[in-house]
Amino acid sequence: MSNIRGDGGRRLGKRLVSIHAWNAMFVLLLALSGLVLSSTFWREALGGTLAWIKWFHIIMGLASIVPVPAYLQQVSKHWKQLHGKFPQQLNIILTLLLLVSWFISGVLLWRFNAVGPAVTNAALLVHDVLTWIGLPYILYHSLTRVGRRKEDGRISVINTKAIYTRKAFIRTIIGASLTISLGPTLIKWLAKNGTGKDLSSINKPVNNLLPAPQPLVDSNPPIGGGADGSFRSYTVAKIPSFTNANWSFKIDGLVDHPVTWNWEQFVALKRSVQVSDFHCVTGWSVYGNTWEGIPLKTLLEESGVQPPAKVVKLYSGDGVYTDSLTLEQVKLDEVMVAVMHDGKPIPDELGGPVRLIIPKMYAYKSVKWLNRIELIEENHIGYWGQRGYENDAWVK
Ligand SMILES: Nc1nc2c(c(=O)[nH]1)N[C@H]1C(S)=C(S)[C@@H](COP(=O)(O)O)O[C@H]1N2
Ligand SMILES: [Mo]
Repeated sequence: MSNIRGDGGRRLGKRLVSIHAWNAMFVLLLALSGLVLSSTFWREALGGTLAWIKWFHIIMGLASIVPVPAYLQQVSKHWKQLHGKFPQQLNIILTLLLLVSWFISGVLLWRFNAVGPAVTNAALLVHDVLTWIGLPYILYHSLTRVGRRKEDGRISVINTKAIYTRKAFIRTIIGASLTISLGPTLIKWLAKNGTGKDLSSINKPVNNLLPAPQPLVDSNPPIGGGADGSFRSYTVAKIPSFTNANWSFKIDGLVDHPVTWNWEQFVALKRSVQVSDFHCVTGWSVYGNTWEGIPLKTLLEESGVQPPAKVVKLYSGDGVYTDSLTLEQVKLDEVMVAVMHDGKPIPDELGGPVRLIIPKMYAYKSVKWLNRIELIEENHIGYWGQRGYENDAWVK
C-alpha cells in the first residue's frame, strides 16, 4: 500500500480497500457459521436452527464470490504496483486460489443431489482442509499487517477507509471463534459445577439392554469386511437413555394387530444381514457397513397393514425426530430395522439399540433410536423435511 502515487493510485487504493473489506466480512461470517455447522456441540444445542444457519452459510458463500471478479478488474494495475514484491504477489495468488476453491467445493456440497455422494465426499474434504489452512492464513495475514503498520508509522489506506478497522476485525474474529470453540467446554463446566451432574457422563453409553444381541455368522466376522469411513454422530435432541424396563418397540395405527415388543422379545426376532453404504447429505459417507436386523416389511406383514394406510410414520425415542416412508418404498428388502453394526450392538450415539437403515436413501431418513412405527393414511413430512430437505431422499 505504501507506493500508491497520484490520483489513479488513490482511486485504485480506495477500490482495493472496499473489495478487501467486503471479502474480509464474508470470510468472517462464513468462518463463524461454518464452525457452528461442523461442531457436534452446536449441532445438538441448535437443533433445527441449524437449517437456517446452513442457508445463511450457503447464501453468504454464493455472495462471497462477488469481490473476486471485482478484484480481477483491478488485478493488472495492482500487480504492476506490487512489482518486485514477491511475497505480496504470492499472497494474492494464494488468496484467490483459496476463495475460488472454497466457492467451488461449497457449491458442490450445496448441490449434493445433482452430483452424488462420491463428489460431495471429495468436496467436503477439500472444503475442510482449505478451512484449516485458510483461516489461520487469513488470521496470520491480518496480524502481521497490523504489526507492520505500527512499526513503520505509516497510515495505511486500510485504516482510513475500511468499513471497520483491521484491529476491530481481528478482535471480532478471535472473540467469536473462541466463543464457538471454547463455549461448549465452558457450558459443560458450568452445568457440572452448578448441578453437581457431569454432562459428559449423561452423554456416555447408556443403552445397555440385556441380553445383548448375538451376531449371526454373516455378521461375525462382518461379511462386508468392516465399515470404511467414520460416522459423524448427529442428534437434534438429547440422546435418549433406555433400560429393559422403559424400552419398547411398537407398531400401531392402521394395522390389524397392533404389537408392542419388549427388548427380550425384540432381540429374539429373526434377523438377516446386509452390506450397504451410508450417505449423509452434508458430504460424508461410510462404505461397506454390515447391518444385522429385521426387514421392515417383515415386521409390517406380521401386524397386517390395513388398506387405507399409505404411509409408514417412523418415531425416534428421542421424542423429537420423525420421518416417513411410503408403503411402496418399504417393499424394498434392504429397508431394515437394524440392531447390529459390523457384528456389534449399535452404539448409543449412532442410534442404538435400534435404528432404521435405508441404503438407497440419504441418511436423514435413517431414524435413530427408532421405537415406534405408525401406519397412517396421509403423508407425513419428517424432521429435516420440515426444514427444507426433500421428503423423497433417493440417492441418485
Ligand atoms: N433421531 C435422530 N435420527 C437421525 C438424526 C437425528 O438427528 N436424530 N440425524 C439423521 C442424519 S441427518 C444422519 S446423516 C444420520 C447420521 O447417523 P449417525 O449419527 O449414526 O452418524 O442419522 C439420521 N437420523
Ligand atoms: Mo445427514
